[in-house]
Amino acid sequence: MTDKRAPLDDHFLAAVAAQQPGTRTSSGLDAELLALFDAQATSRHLDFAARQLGQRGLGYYSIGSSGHESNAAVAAALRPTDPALLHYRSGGFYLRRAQQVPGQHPVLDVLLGVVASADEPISAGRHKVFGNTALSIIPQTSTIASHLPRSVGLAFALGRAEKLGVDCRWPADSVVVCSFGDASANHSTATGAVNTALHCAHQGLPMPLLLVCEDNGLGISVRTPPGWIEASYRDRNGLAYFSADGAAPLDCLRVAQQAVEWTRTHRSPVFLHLRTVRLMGHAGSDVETAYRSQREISADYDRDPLLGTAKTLIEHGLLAPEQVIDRYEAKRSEVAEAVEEALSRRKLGSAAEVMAAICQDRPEAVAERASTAPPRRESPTSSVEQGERLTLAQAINRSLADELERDRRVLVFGEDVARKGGVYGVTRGLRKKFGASRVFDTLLDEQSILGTALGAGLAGLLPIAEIQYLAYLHNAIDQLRGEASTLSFFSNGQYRNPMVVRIAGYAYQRGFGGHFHNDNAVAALRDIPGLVVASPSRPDDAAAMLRTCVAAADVDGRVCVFLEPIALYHARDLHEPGDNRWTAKYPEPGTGHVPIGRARQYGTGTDLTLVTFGNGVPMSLRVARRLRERGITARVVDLRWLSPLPEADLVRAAEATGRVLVVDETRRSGGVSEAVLTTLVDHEYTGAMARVTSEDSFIPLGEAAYHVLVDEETVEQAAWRLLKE
Ligand SMILES: Cc1ncc(C[n+]2csc(CCOP(=O)(O)OP(=O)(O)O)c2C)c(N)n1
Ligand SMILES: [Mg+2]
Repeated sequence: MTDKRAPLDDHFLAAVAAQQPGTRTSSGLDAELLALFDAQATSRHLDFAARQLGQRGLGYYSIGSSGHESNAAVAAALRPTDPALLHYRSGGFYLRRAQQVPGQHPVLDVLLGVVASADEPISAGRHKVFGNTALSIIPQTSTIASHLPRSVGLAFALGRAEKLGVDCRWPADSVVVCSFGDASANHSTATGAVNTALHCAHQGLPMPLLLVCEDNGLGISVRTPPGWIEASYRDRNGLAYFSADGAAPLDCLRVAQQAVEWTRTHRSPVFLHLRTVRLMGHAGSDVETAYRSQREISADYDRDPLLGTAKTLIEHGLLAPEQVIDRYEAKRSEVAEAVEEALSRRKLGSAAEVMAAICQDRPEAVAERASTAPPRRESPTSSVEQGERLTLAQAINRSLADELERDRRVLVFGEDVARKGGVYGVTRGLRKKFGASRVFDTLLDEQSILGTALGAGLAGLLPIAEIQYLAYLHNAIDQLRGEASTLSFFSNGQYRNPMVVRIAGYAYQRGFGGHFHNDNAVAALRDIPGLVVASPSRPDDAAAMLRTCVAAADVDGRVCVFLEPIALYHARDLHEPGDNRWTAKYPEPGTGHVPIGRARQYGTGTDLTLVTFGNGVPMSLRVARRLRERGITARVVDLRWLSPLPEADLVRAAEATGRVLVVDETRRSGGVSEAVLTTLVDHEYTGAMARVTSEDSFIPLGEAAYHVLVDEETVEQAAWRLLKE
């Protein structure tokens, strides 16, 4: 390569050349030191190559591992089957682990990532990530610390899968390793996850988790106060603390070994404080001199872990200085050759190719799973008799019981779901029948609830998590958006985290008011690619749709949100008190299913189509009845799925009447009606259309809520306006 050498490169060569050859003494870890050096030197040359590729406009990622290559010692202490969720400076780890598994091409892997080639083995060019199924490395996003909840969830799930006799892709005595930076350690996602790990361990639950904090003292330009990581983690009850100097390879290897052994034997969390330096700035584009003196930057060169390993090899007479340089240069050539290879490989060629990995979608297989009857129940789980008409809450309860009965991989968990049986009684009786290993209360942290689902899904379980109210999803939504929904995308479908997240939501609750229990904001869910958003309104649909979601999670690894309208949980009547028309017989498993993206239509009215969902369905049915009394026939379409929308059913129902009124209880901006109307336009529907929605407001307490929520009177008036057009 003709490019100018980086100062770090020159420094290493000069410093090695200046060493005195040592006399042969065993380090006790001779072979390991050589393996370590090879991994570290290769990682270093990959960093140089990534920057050179960037300068040539051919590489797209230059955050490197230089200064952090001591994490190779962590890989050396682990087994290649220990699942790893890694910091973005994990070149050393990746290279060292790849040495443990035959047939790997780690140099090419990394470079294919840098040049965003479709041949890259984990994300197929969608991002530069460290990931590899053969190496049990699960790719991570760039959102710092967002992988900690999943890591805790996975460490928990390994033990739970074993206890339940569920097959897991990792051995039961595995250790989960999760690495992150010192600045990331301050993120609430990280502190919450560490707290959850300790909360589990405190109760005696197995938590084989190795947390590795790679402390280089900086978060881009912001300094971590000296001693902060140690002060924060050294004396945490239940957390074994180990610390190693990244520049001292023998220290690193021994300490990493002890840390791994501790967590593997005790099945309890360990914090490994790996003291590192950050060489060559935060990324290729970072002008480090803007916030650090040249002296300070150069001083870090002396703490270079690669140089540390080189010096140790020389000191112990394992290699002479020239041999170290030869070995280093051999890695440079190996990388240079692989650069040419990587550049010759193909790129992603179309939107379809990019998007193919967002999710699997095999409706026939889902239908088969969802419409197969589980083994017969001995007796219904709840107090309701077979054939009795159920409320929405009872139907969901029965459906959950059936899923738990059908498949031992199913777990139901969340705040208050177990002993109490849910705030609204939806999970009542499930813990008693299926046991505390499968139906359990979590601690009060939505990120950790979703992290548990993420880890459980990865480990082969089938999690059904509950978020108590829609408002409280929003403080943890990155776990759905950034973590759950992207895993298939960034692993080209090789890893998946099937899950169903039940969320009680929407407004219209008489007597239990205020924004937080009546939240009607769904926009943040609808725009997540691949996420299924189910919104049942009636009991029989809810039972069948839940079954579909579990099937889609199982068969296609889908991430499904199941939005339950709280105000309808215990509703019995539709038109008159005592008419019992909002109850329904439970659709027994095996009696058909509701496909994702299929609407339900009520009636075949020809004058008007009311398009709605959730609470809007009974409201619209009541309005339709009043219209009928005045000679107008309307059909009501319950969308049932807010994502993907039932486009074909919607367009058909719209064209049948030529007049569409969307009744949308969510907000005017970002609400569902925007998508419904746009869908009609996209499909060249030319009839009349209008919408009524709730206001762009938070929901106030008491009766004032009804000033901002769409109501039946508004629906009826809008219907008449449309009919007069
Ligand atoms: C949640 C989040 N906020 C901000 C960023 C932008 N960002 C990327 S790396 C970084 C600093 C991380 O520092 P540290 O955790 O110490 O890791 P280091 O880069 O030093 O290894 C920041 C702020 C991000 N990726 N994610
Ligand atoms: Mg840092």
